[in-house]
Amino acid sequence: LQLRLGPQAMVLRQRALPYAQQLFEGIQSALLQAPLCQLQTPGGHRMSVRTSSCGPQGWVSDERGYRYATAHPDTNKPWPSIPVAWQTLAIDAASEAGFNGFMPDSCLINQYTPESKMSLHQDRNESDFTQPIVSISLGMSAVFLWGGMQRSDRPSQVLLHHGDIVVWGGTDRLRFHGIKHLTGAPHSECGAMRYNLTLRRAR
Ligand code: MD3
Ligand code: FE
Repeated sequence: LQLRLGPQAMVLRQRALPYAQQLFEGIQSALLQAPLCQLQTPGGHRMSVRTSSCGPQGWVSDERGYRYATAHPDTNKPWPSIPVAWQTLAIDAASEAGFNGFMPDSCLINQYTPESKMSLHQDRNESDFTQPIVSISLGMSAVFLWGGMQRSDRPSQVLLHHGDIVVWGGTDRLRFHGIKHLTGAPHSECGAMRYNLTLRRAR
């Protein structure tokens, strides 16, 4: 159950399905320690996606820019650690997609409701673009926009479902990408919500 999106981008369909319950529980406990925030973009807009993080580095945004930080912007406490099971799953998925030696130090937790979307963007806040990114989708299905190297390149659309893992690296690492508004049916365990866990090497 693998779908190739590009030379170095691969969807591992249902790869996280056996771990879904455990992943939901881990998310709930991480969010107790590090509550979700609707971050401001440097342009002064409020993101429609709610975010938090695990690991030594967490992704944050405010009027000063996008960056990684070692503490939660509201509580100023260090981020909770990445659950070992998430780390193992991400490392295994990365090597199944051809990336050995992945050592994530950050896991972004994105929460989508039907009001949320993520506009086309590149992930450029990490220091080493040779490290892949592993993303785990949970809850409602979403249309993922898979673009090119320029924002103006027309993206293709890929449905991501509960339990899918996507691995991106190499030449596909800096492609523009985004997520459309959720439109499908609510999920049996998670309601009208989608979670995405994105494991990265930030530093
Ligand atoms: C493709 N998140 O957090 S999957 C993000 O579903 C982000 O929450 C989306 O884009 C989500 O930045 C998309 C993760 C993803 C991350 C990095 C990528 C997809 C990528 C880098 C290159 C291409
Ligand atoms: Fe992204």
